[in-house]
Amino acid sequence: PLTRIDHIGIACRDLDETVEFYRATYGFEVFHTETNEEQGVREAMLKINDTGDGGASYLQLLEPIREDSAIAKWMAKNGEGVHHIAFGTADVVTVTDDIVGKGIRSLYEQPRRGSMGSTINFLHPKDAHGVLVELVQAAEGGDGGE
Ligand code: CMX
Ligand code: CO
Repeated sequence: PLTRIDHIGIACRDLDETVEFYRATYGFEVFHTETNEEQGVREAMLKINDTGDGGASYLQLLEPIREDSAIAKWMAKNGEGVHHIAFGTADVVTVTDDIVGKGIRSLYEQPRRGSMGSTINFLHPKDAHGVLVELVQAAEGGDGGE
């Protein structure tokens, strides 16, 4: 099952400036930063709260590092803003297979690497009422739930 909102993905032009906005405005601090070459992003995870499944909910601020990345392409059309929502699970393969079995397209055949060593897949927004949905299994021993 899906047991938490793992994160909300927010596209931004300047990660450092946006991180500072979230700190100064809301008091949210950076929990983790990394560059994901495959996804074409530099990102910061701001932890908001722990969740009842042993995981946590984050904001994921995303700055594109390549013009051909999904985030750059989306921002060219929409500007900065909320890009996707991620639901957390202890078993991303089973959850993805279940949802694909309901006739909704996933974007990847095999899960890929997400933030903090997690494994992720996505559901096509055109099959999900206009929302790009990410499915996340946290790394073993990571901050996510079992
Ligand atoms: N939310 C809702 N709808 C979206 C969307 C989004 N984030 N991105 C695209 N769409 C819609 C578009 O508006 C478009 O709709 P129309 O045909 O009605 O105009 C349609 O989907 C196709 O969009 P597109 O601009 O032609 O873009 P692509 O099909 O090339 O790519 C997608 C869309 C979802 C397949 C691509 O963005 C993707 O592969 N995303 C997954 C990877 C990703 O987002 N990585 C960054 C985050 C990494 C992380 O979270 O760790
Ligand atoms: Co994400």
